[in-house]
Amino acid sequence: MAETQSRLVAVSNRVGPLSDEGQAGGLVVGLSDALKRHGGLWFGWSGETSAEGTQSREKTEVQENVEMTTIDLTEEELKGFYLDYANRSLWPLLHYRLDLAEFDRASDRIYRNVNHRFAVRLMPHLREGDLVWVHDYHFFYMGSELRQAGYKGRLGYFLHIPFCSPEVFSALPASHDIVRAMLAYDLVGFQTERDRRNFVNFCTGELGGEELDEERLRVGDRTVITRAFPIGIDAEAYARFAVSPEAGEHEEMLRDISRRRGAPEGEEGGRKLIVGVDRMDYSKGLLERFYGFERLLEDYPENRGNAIFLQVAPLSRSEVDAYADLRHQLEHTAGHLNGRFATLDWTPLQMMTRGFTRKALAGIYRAARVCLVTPLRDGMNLVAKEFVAAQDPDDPGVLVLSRFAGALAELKGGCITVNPYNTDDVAAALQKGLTMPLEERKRRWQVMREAVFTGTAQHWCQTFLDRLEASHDEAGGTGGK
Ligand code: GDG
Repeated sequence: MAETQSRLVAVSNRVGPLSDEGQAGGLVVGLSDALKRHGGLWFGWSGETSAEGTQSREKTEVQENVEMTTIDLTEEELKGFYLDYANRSLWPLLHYRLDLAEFDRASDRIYRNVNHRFAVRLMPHLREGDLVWVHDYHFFYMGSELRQAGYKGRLGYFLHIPFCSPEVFSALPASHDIVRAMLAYDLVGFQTERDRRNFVNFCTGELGGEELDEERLRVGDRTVITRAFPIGIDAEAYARFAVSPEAGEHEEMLRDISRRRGAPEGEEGGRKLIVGVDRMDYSKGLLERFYGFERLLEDYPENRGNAIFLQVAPLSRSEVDAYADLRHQLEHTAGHLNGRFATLDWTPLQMMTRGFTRKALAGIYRAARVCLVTPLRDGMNLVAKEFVAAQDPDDPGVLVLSRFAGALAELKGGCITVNPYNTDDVAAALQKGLTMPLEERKRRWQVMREAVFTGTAQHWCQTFLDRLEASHDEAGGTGGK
């Protein structure tokens, strides 16, 4: 792979920490790695509010050859930009939840203004030859704002969440403005080909654009490159976590709780463990998953007393009503299910809203016979990849994966694919996973392992940056003029 020399400037809502043996997710791992290699600047929100907000003094932290610079938001900016526009309008819309999406012009205005302010604040830091890489749905307008402020260098964008179909996207009052603004980037990256296709279809159908070839798209006088770059994990590091002492303790603890009273150690004495790990978010299909597990106990009664479902669901965005409502529904459903099926020595479903360290999580994955990943929509889903990386090659678990997760494109050769809306399908997949013979488990896992260890976070980052490096002249249009 070509080693690029340009300095990298990354922009994302949250900045850092630079990963140290991977306490962090895919974005942070991939970016940290690339930032350290290129040297660079990581720019974004401090996570704090102040009276000055986006006019506040910069906070800068330098580690090795990477500078992390952040600015604050005011309370009003936090609400309009982050809570309302990003999380109440864009997130549900792009995850096909028009029923939950709320649109209002006040938050639209604040969102645009925050993008403008971030661009203005970033401008003095930019140097000739930089590669600027903007991340995610918080900063759709950042590229066009940078261009308006006079930036002429290479400019890339990556969307971590799905790009929904044009029929759904066009419900957003600002849909045309947002997509036109995205055309200011030289390279626009998506998680999957499906997302890329939706974007291209919006451009051709709504904006009169034209596909020039399989990557280049022209709309008016702008030519932009679009491509799928599926994000991955630091697979080697993850596999190491899974055999760390901390992981081992957690794995052992789970084997203990799943041992039947008085039963000997080993497979015969154990109950089988199903695991789910997700931020508590309506896009993750948690409620549907609980119904699927309930159906398993109804239709395959041999699992009563013999299967335990552990759902790790750290709370997320609790200030947004839809998230508080979801928590309520999940607690209600879990309570109902346990009340219906539990016995004196068996609680079928355990949901936890606390978080774990990444090493502990790796141990939990390793103890599981089945990992249930059933989002109703997901850009990629890194949990699926982490589960695969954490498995014991001699006794790997089974991945049950939603057809609506971006990760399916890479893992479909080894997982059991389900439609998360179909309760019977989820129950049948669970039953298949719980009873799958060792040889088949190994065979399927090998296929997935190959994909996870090839499409790593590092690979994602490098392929994006290589393409961005080469893109500017081909893209043409605003850049350079
Ligand atoms: C967005 C997109 C895309 C979860 N619980 C704990 C914990 N986690 C970690 C997981 C995983 C990460 O959080 C979740 O990543 P996902 O990819 O599954 O989902 P989102 O948060 O929705 O991420 C998604 C991603 O961006 C990257 O582009 O894949 O589609 O929605 O790493 O392990 N980590 C720790 N304790 C927990 O309890 N330490």
